[in-house]
Amino acid sequence: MAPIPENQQQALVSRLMKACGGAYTPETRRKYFISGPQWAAAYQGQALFHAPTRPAIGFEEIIRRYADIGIGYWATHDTDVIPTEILGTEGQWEIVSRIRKALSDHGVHCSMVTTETFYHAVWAAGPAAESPGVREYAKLRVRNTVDIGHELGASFAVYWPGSLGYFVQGAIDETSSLRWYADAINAACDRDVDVAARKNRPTLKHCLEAKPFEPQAEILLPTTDAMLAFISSGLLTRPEMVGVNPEYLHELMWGAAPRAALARALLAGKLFHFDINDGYRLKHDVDIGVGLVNPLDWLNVLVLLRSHGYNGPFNLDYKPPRTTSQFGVFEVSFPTAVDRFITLWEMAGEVLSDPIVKEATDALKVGGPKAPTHDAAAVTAANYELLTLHELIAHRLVQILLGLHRGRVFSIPSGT
Ligand code: XLS
Ligand code: MG
Ligand code: MG
Repeated sequence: MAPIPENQQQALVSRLMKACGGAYTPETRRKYFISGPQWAAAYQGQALFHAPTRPAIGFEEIIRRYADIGIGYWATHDTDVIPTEILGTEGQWEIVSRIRKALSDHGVHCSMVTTETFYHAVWAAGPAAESPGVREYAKLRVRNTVDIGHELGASFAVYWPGSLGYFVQGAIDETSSLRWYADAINAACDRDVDVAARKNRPTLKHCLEAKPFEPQAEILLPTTDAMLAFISSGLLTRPEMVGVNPEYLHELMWGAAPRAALARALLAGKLFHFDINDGYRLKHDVDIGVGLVNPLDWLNVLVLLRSHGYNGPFNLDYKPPRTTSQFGVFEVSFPTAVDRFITLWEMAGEVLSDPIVKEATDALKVGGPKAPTHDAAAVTAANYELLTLHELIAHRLVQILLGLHRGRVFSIPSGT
């Protein structure tokens, strides 16, 4: 192959994207509760060891491009769109009204707003620092996000505490920090009740998001389970308004089974919102597009959510890789992430109605003949052969994932 001239590279990418096939229409994509975060599309590829690889891009263009793709919902941090210096002042409302216009021009809804409590130097000691001044500022910021959320028509507020933790142990008292963090969440919920009543809107669903490490060395609320414990700790004044926003990769990062973590949140009635992406166990927060690393696990996650009627947002909290150009972000990264999600979601529906999975699952649940309860050997024998169905079900799931259940086979030439 001859070198590809620079001015022909985009055309090559587009041609190969088309050749991949299987893309859903924007109208189909809009039927799903999929949200595109401002920060995901605006991510320039920078990190501690990485210079940016893409130019800056603002919310007007991102909302327009999401709309073209068929991503019907948009989410943002306060500081993704409003400079820190004018947050909480009159000056922010001019930007908020430009956002409203961009959303309505393109038929996109704001689903979620979130407060950045990790980037600015004010959060160096965390959002629940010892200094009362920092903590008052944190309250101002989360209350202000509630105001902005109502103004933009959002239904969810997410809190990833970010720097709630420490680098060196012993300086902070964890119990105080957690109490102070609860004060901020309480301030947001109180404000929400007032604003919702004034605007005649429902209150927001407040969702806590955990991450086991980054950006602190030690994190005080590292897992979704820790968040659930925090919600029921008695520190929150309105725990019924607060649930969780698990992020798939954040659970994988500490070695959890994301599906089991989601199941625990479902049982607690607290699975409000879900950040979808992919990555590797026990590694840092690589935020890869959904389904690119663990498609089988993703299929299983969606089977669980479908069978339990989860109807909250699926938020594309991933980062287009540094190797993807600005053109590629909207031409390849977002449409393919959305389409992989839709495919896996529909495939999960196929799993739930698959006659083999169903009969095997039902058989396991009904079990073998009744045996004397006190007799372990008899109870074992009564169910012994049925247990092979565990592996059979797993095989069937792989068949469905790979399309083998629809007759896809490989003919292996004899003699090789
Ligand atoms: C960072 C988090 C962040 C939250 C929102 O790791 O995933 O993007 O989802 O602040
Ligand atoms: Mg997230
Ligand atoms: Mg992440």
